[in-house]
Amino acid sequence: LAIKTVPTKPIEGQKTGTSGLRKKTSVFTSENYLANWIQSLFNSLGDEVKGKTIGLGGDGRYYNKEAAQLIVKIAAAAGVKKVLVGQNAIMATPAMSALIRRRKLYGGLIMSASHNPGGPKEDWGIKFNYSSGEPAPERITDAIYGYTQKISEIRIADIPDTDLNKLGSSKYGDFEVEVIDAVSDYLATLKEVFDFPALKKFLSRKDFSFAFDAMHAVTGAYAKPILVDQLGGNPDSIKNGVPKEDFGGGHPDPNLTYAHDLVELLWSEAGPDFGAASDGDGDRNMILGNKFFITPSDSVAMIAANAEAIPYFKGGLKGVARSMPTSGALDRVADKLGLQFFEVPTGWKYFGNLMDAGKCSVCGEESFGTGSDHVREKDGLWAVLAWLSILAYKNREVPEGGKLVTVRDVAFEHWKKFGRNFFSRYDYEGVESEKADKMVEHLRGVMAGASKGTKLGPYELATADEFSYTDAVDGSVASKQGLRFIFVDGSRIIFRLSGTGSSGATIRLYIEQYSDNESKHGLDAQEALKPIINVALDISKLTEFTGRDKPTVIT
Ligand code: VG1
Ligand code: CO
Repeated sequence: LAIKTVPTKPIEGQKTGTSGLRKKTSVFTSENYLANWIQSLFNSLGDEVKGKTIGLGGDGRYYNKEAAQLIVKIAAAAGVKKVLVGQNAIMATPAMSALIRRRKLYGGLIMSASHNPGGPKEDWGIKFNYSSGEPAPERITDAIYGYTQKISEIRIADIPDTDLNKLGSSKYGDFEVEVIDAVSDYLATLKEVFDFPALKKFLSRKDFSFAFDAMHAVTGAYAKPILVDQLGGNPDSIKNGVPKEDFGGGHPDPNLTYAHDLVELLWSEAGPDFGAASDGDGDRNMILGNKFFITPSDSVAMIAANAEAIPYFKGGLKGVARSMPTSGALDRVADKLGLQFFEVPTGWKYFGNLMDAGKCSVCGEESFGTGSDHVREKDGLWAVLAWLSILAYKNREVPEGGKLVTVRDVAFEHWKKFGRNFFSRYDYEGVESEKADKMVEHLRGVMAGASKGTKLGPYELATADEFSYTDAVDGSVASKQGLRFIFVDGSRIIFRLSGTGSSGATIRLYIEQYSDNESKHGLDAQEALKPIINVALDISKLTEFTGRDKPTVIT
């Protein structure tokens, strides 16, 4: 292979956040920006990646196709033997994780800024997943960052662009690039997890209807092949099912704010019985029933509690895990069912080690992320099929036209048994970093001055600390993972700064309150949480520090 060497200089700020490197698209398209990071990735992988096969794909956003061409050429120059690229440079995040695992790849690159909008004026992003399909461990992302600070040249193989539209392989010397179907490996994995015939039978019921909103993002490429072609769902059930480079101008984030059309449909007269949506790269999910919202913290708890509905969990769950800010609903399930339980920092990478060690089957985050150890990423369509499996299972003996067990029934039945953890998250986006940092400093002060028994509003403090996690498998420590105030009644107030934004700071405030009083289980979460939200705003002086009197998004 002929290799072209391009001189370059370090570019500041190429540090990986919670989930890869995310910046404005115009930053990535500026001279050598992407090439510097990709070269630094291969520098940090060194000899290990030589002669290996890697995967490449993304969420379909603007600039992915050009980026893919460049990545293939730098990979070839770095001694990679083969690159498997998803057709049209498409590959959902969980599908990449499945691909790496099924084909025993060395790793894979995902071009995505997830739920952030796409287009020339919006965001772009890239992440690397390692050999068990998990987001790159810190050891690798730290090394990449190190190389970005001292890089001096980029090595690019002199090979033609790949026709990303056409399936098949091209060889250049010892190097090969193959365009593959983006769905089949992932579908094969899902078939090992779920009872496809049972799901198909359920979806054919005339008294059950659903809607899936792909939000013009990557699951558009998966929804029809899986939900319609395989499971016999009605093609009209798929909304916004064609991936677009700008996600139709929307914000591909499956929550009550951004998936508004789906919400309206589910709340309409004679709306469907079940609704779901997924994000830009297909790892997030939102689950809705008719006029009913399942909060993600509840979703993971309810899936765990109903694991018998999913054949993959036949032998029982090995354990369960949640991220720190996620509500304690899962804790209660683990406690009642006698399951191993883990609390990890925000971001999926911490679940991987637990799964590799056989300690965790089901896990989730409050940020619309739910998944299991079938892959090493959160998985939007998996969550959808998990909920459909629960409904299929609970209704297996209900004759057509009989009274169907609904999403709402599943929730109330769960709360009756385990109690309800009311939960909400307030996001304050685009805050000046300096102001956000000052508020965090202030909160550290509040913590230092508080102790067990301190009254904050009507709430009595049990502990207040800055979350730090020691990996249960390799002993590595992640510190400063969020400030938390835990009260004696189990209520919690948590503050964190986002690690996925492309500019400025996003303050996340997580609030939780538990109730085992069945008569209160039907309350609206915002109503139930009002008193504790006021305490949170009070102790943080959020408005004073940031000038914001209301959040950008409430989930
Ligand atoms: C956010 C969420 C976190 C999630 C991460 C990646 O991170 O809070 O739970 O794992 O996004 O999700 P942060 O640091 O902004 O709070 V995705 O769908 O963007 O891969
Ligand atoms: Co995502």
